[in-house]
Formats: sequence, structure tokens, C-alpha cells
Amino acid sequence: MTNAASLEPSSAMSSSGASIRVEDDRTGLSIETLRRAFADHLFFLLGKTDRSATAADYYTSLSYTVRDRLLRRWMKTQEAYRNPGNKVVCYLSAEFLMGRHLGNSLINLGLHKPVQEAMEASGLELDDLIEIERDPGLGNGGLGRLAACFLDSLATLQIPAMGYGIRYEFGIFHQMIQNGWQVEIPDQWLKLQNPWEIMRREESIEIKLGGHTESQHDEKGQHRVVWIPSRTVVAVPYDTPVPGYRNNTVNTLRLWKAEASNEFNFDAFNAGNYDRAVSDKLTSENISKVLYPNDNTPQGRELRLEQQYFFVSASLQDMIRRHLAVHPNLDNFHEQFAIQLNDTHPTVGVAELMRLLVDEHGMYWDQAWTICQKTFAYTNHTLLPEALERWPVELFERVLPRILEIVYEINHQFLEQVAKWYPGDEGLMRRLSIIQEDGEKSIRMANLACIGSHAINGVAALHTELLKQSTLRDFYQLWPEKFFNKTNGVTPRRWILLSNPELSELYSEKLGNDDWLHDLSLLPQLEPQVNDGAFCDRWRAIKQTKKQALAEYILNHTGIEVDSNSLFDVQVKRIHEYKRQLLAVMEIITLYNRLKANPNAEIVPRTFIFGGKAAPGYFMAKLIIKLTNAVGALVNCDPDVRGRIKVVYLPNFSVSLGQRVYPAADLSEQISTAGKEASGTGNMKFSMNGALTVGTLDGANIEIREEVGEENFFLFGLTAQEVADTKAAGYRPRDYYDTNTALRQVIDQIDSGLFCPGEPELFKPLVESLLNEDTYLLLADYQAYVDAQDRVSEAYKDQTSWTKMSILNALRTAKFSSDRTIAEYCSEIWDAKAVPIELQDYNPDRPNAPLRVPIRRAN
Ligand code: 26Q
Repeated sequence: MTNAASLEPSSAMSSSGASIRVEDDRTGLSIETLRRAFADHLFFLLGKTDRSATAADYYTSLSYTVRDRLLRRWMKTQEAYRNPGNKVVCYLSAEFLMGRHLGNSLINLGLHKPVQEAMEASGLELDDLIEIERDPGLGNGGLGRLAACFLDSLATLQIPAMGYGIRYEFGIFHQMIQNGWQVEIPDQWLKLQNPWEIMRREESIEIKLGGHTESQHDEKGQHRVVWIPSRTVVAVPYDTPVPGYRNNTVNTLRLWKAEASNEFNFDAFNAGNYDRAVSDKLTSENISKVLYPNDNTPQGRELRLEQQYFFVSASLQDMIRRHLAVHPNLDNFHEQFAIQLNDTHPTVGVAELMRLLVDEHGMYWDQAWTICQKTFAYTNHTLLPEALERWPVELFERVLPRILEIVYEINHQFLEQVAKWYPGDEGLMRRLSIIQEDGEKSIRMANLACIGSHAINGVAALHTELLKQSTLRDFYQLWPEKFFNKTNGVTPRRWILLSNPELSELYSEKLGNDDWLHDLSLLPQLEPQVNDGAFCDRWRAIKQTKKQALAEYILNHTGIEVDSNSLFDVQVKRIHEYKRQLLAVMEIITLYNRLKANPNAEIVPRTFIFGGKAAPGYFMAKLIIKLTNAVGALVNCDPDVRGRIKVVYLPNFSVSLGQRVYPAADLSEQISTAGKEASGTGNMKFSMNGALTVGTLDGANIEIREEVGEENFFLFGLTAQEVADTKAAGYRPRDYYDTNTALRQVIDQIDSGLFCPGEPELFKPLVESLLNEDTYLLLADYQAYVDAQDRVSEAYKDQTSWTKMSILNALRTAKFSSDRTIAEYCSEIWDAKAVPIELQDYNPDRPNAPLRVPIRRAN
């Protein structure tokens, strides 16, 4: 059944080499070969027959079969990147929310159809196998998913690139909803074996932690600082292929796992101290154990700092090793690598690269600093002041003593410059300093990132403007030329093609090909179709199919029956007060009150669908989840409502659940307080799938509205400027409560215990927060929001015009492809160029041609 690889000497090889003939079971693309390869993996890799195989075994065998077909391209790509002159973009991120790999690899390789047929011929349903893959949830939300979309676009644009991060053993927790509350379950995503990664133990890297530093003089009498760590851990790389769409590029996502260093362990072990040896091993491995489940609120824990340093140091050492393999020294490091800092989480890398260049490679400080600044660029993802990362100096001193010295030196030299430029401006010096002196002395990571980078960017036009005016204002005045806007984007491969194959087929059919997947700016060609009745019917039918599928999922996962003809009103995102899920709940209660007051009121039936996780320690966010479910419990069963309003909380929102949800939405809720959401990316996924937006002028909503047209967008609420002015004038939420009866009724009901009769005090913290602080101005925006929702309902009654608006939304989202975003980063920030990968020995017309793999003999 299998074609075992056979070793044979080859005249084409060097005298020390042999070659291995890899037969076409590893590469062949015919249905028959795919079936054989699949069966081969099942038997020889997993030791299963079709009698003993589980569904998971079938998934694993198929994944290996598909991975085999990526490997030539992957190896070729990595070879090409070793050539000097091909600048490699290194995207450093503490989070990568990749989503499932199998389906994505199939479409990128163009193998979806043959594999589907091969599975069918084996009596298996491909879609079922795809569903078995555990979502690799190595991120919290927007920032982690952005990193994944960027990797997809980098590979599709054929840019040499690596993602570097942490291989968390436990990703974002699995969320269950019990009695309306969020319950967190550990995410054991590695329980099944992971066929998408390859461990490369031989490329492990040692990481120092703790201890102290000593001044020494080297052989040449040069002054050198040596870091004597109190412990070391080993970073073991695990590589995952990142294929481009229908090209030969396969980039790498390299994630580091922490292991105990052997020597260290043996000391205790050999001394007979087995307990100590074991506990040290566990302590080391803790570093990559679990993802911190915080989103937009940093947790200043020692282990988190160790995580950051661990993956950044390993990644930088990896780059230096690669560099020195083909260059005599590190003088041109910045010409070979562009490093992007995904928020401040990897920013300790600025000091670490200095340490590696100066301490370990003997470079002079000034030259090293020039290289550093030319290499790094920093993306900011937040405007919330409480979200800016700060680390106590005391903690740095204990965990990273040498890094602290370097941070001090960077700061010293920088402030000397500032003093020359702005003599006597003490206030400016204090604000620009990396070290915050008042309160607990701490390190401001955003300042380090700004000082150590040649480019600083926000993630949407408004966000970048606000950064320049407020959060990073002093740095902007110092270096205006360093500031860029890079409006976020999302990959159309996952968020249109994979999520919505029905819509994709319509596009390809009408455009005559699938070029649009590389270039969304081709879609506006279809705009005249809004006047074609058949096209509009087809559009509505696709939406209906997606809604029915979601309705079925909702029934299976929540037990709630929803009407797929109702308006699907969706808010899926992390739960945070600034995102104002509570405002949406207040709207639901408002509609409910109208129905209670007049059970025969004419209303457009709506299904309110929520999804998203709350940080486990975020009390208010968890209470908002509970309230949403409590309101749902009452509304869903009230006979006066007669099913015209339903409230659903989808448990465990994730990338794969997103793929089901976005295509099924009629309405996208993007209702953050203006000036608080840096960009948003879910907003783009909804729009691409034909949902209309009800939203504020915040983040990328502004640009979405510009693109789709204001007549196709439901705008409401205060602008960022008005929010600032309202606060400056002394905002009093109680004024709104006192003067708006519908609003007062809603708040009184939440306060009264109507939604939790057994526990009438339960929701009081929400009411108190609304009436006393209302930091996010829900009361100020309440009426505008209710009015906007009334306009939505009115518009939905006219299905013909709603469908037109839906179509125009989807066709006008070209700007929000991450291909556009990445092209901008490449030309304006990274100076990175495409490197097309040639597979000389690969003829797409003869995919079964055998491949010759050289085998190097050990001496
Ligand atoms: C930091 C330190 C310690 C522990 C956790 C953290 C931490 C982790 C994740 C801090 C922040 C995050 C995530 C932030 C995030 O997702 N921001 C979102 O980024 C998106 C992509 O740019 C934007 O679209 C969103 O507007 C922004 O909220």
C-alpha cells in the first residue's frame, strides 16, 4: 500500500552524499494518491486501521497528508531566505490566534476539492474532519488575530517573514456559561497531537534569568559586563508552516517552549536532591505554561515578564545565529531583519538586542544603538491609559539585572539629547523618561518602544491622530517623522473564502475568476448588480443559508430556538466596559418594555446574539455577561414577547466560531465610546460578509463608513472630541437618568432585581457605576443609540433596499484587506520586498514528479 522511501546512491550528489527517492505518496495530488497517502499515515504513523480509527485519527492522518504537500514549498522558501539580500520581516508577538490550519492549508494549496472527493471516496465528510481540529487559541482577541492575518498576507504577498511567539501549553481558557455566569475551563489544545508543528530541538537556545552582573576586562583590555544568571531555561522552537494563497511561499511561525536546562538540573540531581531537580524543572517549564487571559489591562506579574523576555531573547538570538551563518559580522543586521513589536509586549527586545550586540558580540554601544533603532518598529494598539505597560524597576532588577542596566544607559543617553534640544524643560524630561519616578519606580515600556524604534504606528486613522495628540504627544513633537498610520485589515482568505464559500462562489462566478482573493479592489466591479433582481435574490439566499446554519448551531449549543427570518443583531468581541455590551443590553430592555406596554406593538423581530470572553479577574465584565443572560432568560420566555425578541449568549467565542457568526449577521454592533477602540477588526469581517453596522465614530468604524458610504451605515453617538469635551465640562450621568423616562425605567429595572428575583442586589454594582461615574458615557449615548436602532428596524422592513445596502457594504471593503495593510508596512516601514519562490524541480503540470532529497552523511 505504501511506497517506502528507498535509499539509493546518486551520481548527481557530491561524493560524501547519497540521495533518497521520495515517492509520490508524499506529493501526489490525484484522488487515488491522496487516498493512499491518507491510509498510509493512518496505518504507519498512527497505528490504526479503519476498524480502530477514531474521528480524531482520521483528522490527524489527513492533516499529515496535507502537510506533506506543503513541505517542498516550505523547505524551498526557507532556503531562499538564507540568501543575503532578502530582508526578513520578524513579527514579534506574545499572541497568535491562528485559527484552524487544515481548511486554510487546503484552500491555499488549491487542494480543497480533490481532498473532499478523496474523503468522500473513503466514506468520510471533509467538513466533519475540519471541525475536529482544536482551535489553537494562543491569543486573547484583536491583537492576536491581527498577527495571524498579517502572517497570512505576508505569505500571500511573498514577503520573507517569520512570526515569533510563545508556544503556550494552555491557550485562552475555554468558556462555559453556567447559570448565566462565565466559567473558565483550561484549554488543553495539545491533548490531541498537533500535526502542524515540527519541533527543532537542535535549534534550542539558552535564556538567562536572575543573578547579578560583573564588570570584567577581556583579552584586549576592553571593559565588558558579564551577566551571571541564577538560572537558565532552554527555549525549544516549534515551527508551523504559514502558506501563502496559491503561491509557493511557505513562511514560518516559530513558537518557543520553555524547558529546564540540563546542566542546571543535573547539579541538584547528582547531589541526590531529586525533589529540587524536579521542582526546578517545573519552574522552568512554567514560563510557557499559560497565556495570560487579559485583554487591554496588563497584569504586572513576574511570570509574565519572564514570558516576554524568554520569547524575545530566544527570537533575537535566533536571528543573530541566522545572520552570522551567512555574514561575517553583525554590522548589517538591520539590512537583513525588520522587527515589528506587536504592542509593548516584546519591547524588552530593544534592550536585549543591545545586550546581545554589545555584551555578547563585542560591538560598540553607538553602532549597536544605530542598528537597534533601524531594526525595530512599534505598533501601539490602545488609547486606554491603564493599558500601557509598566514594570516595577525592582522586578526588572531581580529578573533581568543586566537588562535594567542597559535600559538605564539607553535612558541616560536619550535624556542627555533631550536636555540639549530643550534645555531646562524638566517637565518634558520627566514625561519622556523611560523611568517613571513618582509612585513605585517603574519602567514605561511604551517610552522604551518609541525611543528604540524608527517607526511608531497606530492601527486606524483616528487612533493615530489621538496618539499624536495625547498618549504619545511628547514623542510626536520630538520625532514627527517617526509616526505612521497603518489602518488594520483582515485576510479575505479566512474571512471570506473559508467562512463564506457560498459568497465566494458567487463572486468568482460573476467575475469569471478568483483574482479578487488577491485583490479585493476588483469587487466594486460588481456594484451594478445591486439592480439585478436575480443577483439580489441569490445574495439574500446565501445570507439565509448562513443564518439557518447559525440557528442550528445556537439550538445545539444553547438550547434556544431562534427564528432565522428575524434580524440577526450580533455583538461578538472581548467583554470590556469601553466596548459597551451593557448599552446593547439596555436597548434590549427598552424594546422589551415597549412590548410589555403594548403587546401588539409592530416590531421587527430580532435575535440578539452575544459572544465573547471576560478576563477571569474582571468583575464588571463577568457581571455584564450574567446580566445579558438574565435578561435573555426573562425575555426569551415572556408570552407577551411571543418570540419576537430573543437573546442568545454563544459560549466560547473563538476564531472558528467567528467563521460561523460573521456570515450570518445582518447587523454588526460596533458601539464603543468614541476614542476608546483603537481600531476593531471584527467590524471589518462583518462588513465583508454583508452585515450593516450600527456604530460610533470610533477606530476603523470611521473608515468603514467612509468606504461603504454614510447611507449604508447606522451612525450614532458622541464623537471623540465631544466625549472629551463632555468629560472636561464635568459629566453628570444622573442628568440623563432624571430626564429620560425610558432610560430611567431600564436602570430602575436592573436595580430592582427584576432580572434576578432571588438575588435583588446582584446587579447593583452596574447601576452604581452607571449613575455615579459612567466612565464610558452609556447614558449620554443611550437615546442616540435607541434612535439608531429604530432606524435599523425601519430599514430592515424594506428587504430590497436592505439587500442593496448589504451588497454595497461587502463590495466596498477592499481597504480592509490585510494585504493592503501589509503592503503599506512593507514599503513605508520595513523596506521589505517580495521574493517569489521558484520550485525548479517542481512542475505543477507534473505534480507527481519525484523529488530528490540530499542526505548529508555524518563524518
Ligand atoms: C499585557 C501585559 C500583561 C498581560 C496581558 C497584556 C495584554 C494582552 C493582550 C494587553 C493587551 C492585549 C490585547 C490588546 C488588544 O487586543 N487590542 C486590540 O488590538 C486590535 C488590533 O490592533 C484592535 O483592533 C483593537 O481595537 C484593540 O483593542
